[in-house]
Amino acid sequence: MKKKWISAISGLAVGVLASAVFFGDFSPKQPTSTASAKTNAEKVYVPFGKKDEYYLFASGGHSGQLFVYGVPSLRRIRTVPVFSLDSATGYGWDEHSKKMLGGYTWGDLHHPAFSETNGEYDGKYLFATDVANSRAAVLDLKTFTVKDIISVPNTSGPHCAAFVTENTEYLFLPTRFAVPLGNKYESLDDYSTKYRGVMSAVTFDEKAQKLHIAYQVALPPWSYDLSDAGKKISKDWAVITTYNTEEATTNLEINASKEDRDFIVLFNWKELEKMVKEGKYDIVDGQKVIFPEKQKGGIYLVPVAKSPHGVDVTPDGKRFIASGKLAPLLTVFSFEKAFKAIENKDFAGERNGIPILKYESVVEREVNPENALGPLHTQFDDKGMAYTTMFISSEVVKWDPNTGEVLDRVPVQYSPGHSVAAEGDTVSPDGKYLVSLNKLAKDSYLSVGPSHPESMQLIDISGKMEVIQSAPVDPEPHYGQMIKADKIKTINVYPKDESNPDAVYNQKDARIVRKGNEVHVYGIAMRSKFIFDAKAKRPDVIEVNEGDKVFVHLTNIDRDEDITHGFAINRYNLNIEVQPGQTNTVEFVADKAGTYPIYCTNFCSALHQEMTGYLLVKPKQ
Ligand code: K7E
Ligand code: CUA
Repeated sequence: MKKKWISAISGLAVGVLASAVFFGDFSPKQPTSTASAKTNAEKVYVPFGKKDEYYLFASGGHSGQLFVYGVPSLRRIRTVPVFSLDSATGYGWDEHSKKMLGGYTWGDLHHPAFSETNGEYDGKYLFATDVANSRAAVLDLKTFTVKDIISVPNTSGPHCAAFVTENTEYLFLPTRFAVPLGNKYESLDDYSTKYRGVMSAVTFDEKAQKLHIAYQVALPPWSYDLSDAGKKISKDWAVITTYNTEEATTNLEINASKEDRDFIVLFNWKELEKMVKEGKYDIVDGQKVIFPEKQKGGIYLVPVAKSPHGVDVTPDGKRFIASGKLAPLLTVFSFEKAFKAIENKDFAGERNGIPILKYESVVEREVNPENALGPLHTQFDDKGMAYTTMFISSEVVKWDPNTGEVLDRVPVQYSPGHSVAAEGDTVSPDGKYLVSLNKLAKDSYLSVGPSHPESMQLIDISGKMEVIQSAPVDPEPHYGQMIKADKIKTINVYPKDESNPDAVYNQKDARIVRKGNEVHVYGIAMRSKFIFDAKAKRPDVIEVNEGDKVFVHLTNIDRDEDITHGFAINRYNLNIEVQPGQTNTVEFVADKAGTYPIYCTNFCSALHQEMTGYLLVKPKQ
């Protein structure tokens, strides 16, 4: 395999090389003896009544959703819709989520990130970005629901995010695709001068539950792939991998891999913050944009083996490790050396006004585990040891960042992208568990036709690495984060909010109010009926005129955990849910005259089937 790889590098076109990366060979399955299968089963068995030790939030890729799993059982507990419509929860139909989605019906979610306090996951919020429609979202982990989504101007595809700083000061959103600022038309012949790759610094206002773009940086027109925030000694810094520093505008498979080196962008967000305070920015499309060719300092380039994919900061914050993708090697860089090189202005020229640090001044070592091909991403354990996924050789390799020594390796099925370690992106990972997020399952599960699900595999890393559980995940899990279960404090029932004008907590207050051709229903959902108008002959009927704009504000007055009601109208293509104590609104135009049954979509009691009503739409004369 190694030989093949080397001959591929020396003898073949880069395009062939790139193809090899994505259609690589597969290692044989690891043999499992009956005895070890039994021990492994015991390790992952969570008996009824007991709970999993960790939550794993796995990205749902182009489903636009997040999948919540328990570890070690690898049981899927919930799907949380984030960037895509979800009729199971009415996400995208109720007013709040509809407004947040802004007309988009799907998203491509790659890298979820927990909020942090002092470099530890605090269990309060989860952030995620949408590569497809350039958005960022925040979820409240008290309810596992999305609180805010923002669209990010000047950028296209914030793949490189989200990674948060030690105290959630920022999440950084560097973009995968370079585009002209202000979303203008520009000829691709002017790519190098008119296009930009933009990094957005986003803040979260916890009180208002809103995301804001603090500032943006107009980086060169390269593709920004992955990033990581610094920790401890590097806490004011962040790192980003790049590819296509060749600035190719077509056939990237070949043209973006011509040069031997791309760069890691190293930036100091405290300095950028200072620039913004001093007014050193331009306004573009309503955003404060820093142009590095005009505002010097704070941003540096570190040369790295071509087309790196992941870059990961060690838990002690002393090093950042780049994974080769097209070069079968890992490069360990030192923050301390980088800081010294910056201080001494130890530069080897510049690109687009950004100084390039000398590779030799920043690199600590190159690590090239024997026969390990296609390194993509690295995670860490409680002893600071590194675990790198090898896409082509389908394995996870454990190695020591202090020495480069390879310590252990385990085959996975197949082609892992990321892996996720327990509390893996914090300053103190737990060790014990690592989940390999595999891009291909091939024959791992019962066949479902030509296309298969992807696969997650739980690896016990407390001793010699061993795969102890597998579970399908569909579609592709790009990344995940794993948090100690007791850090997440969910609520059982939404608290009463008497200040909400749409809420109705008393059955006798349920009413229908008409304002011109707008009809507002202030209704109640409870076991096992709807009350839309308490005074009406039939309280569970909504009668309107064809063409009326109807708002149904529905409060679930059941205050028992897990008693969720749904609200759907036949043939009106809408469904929302109201969780215990929650008030939710759905708006629609009664544009179809006729008689339409209303029913509760979420099983709620023995009389759930009776929880119905009618929408009567009187035809226009
Ligand atoms: Cu699949 Cu992080 Cu989008 Cu690597 S990414 S593999
Ligand atoms: Cu309410 Cu089913």
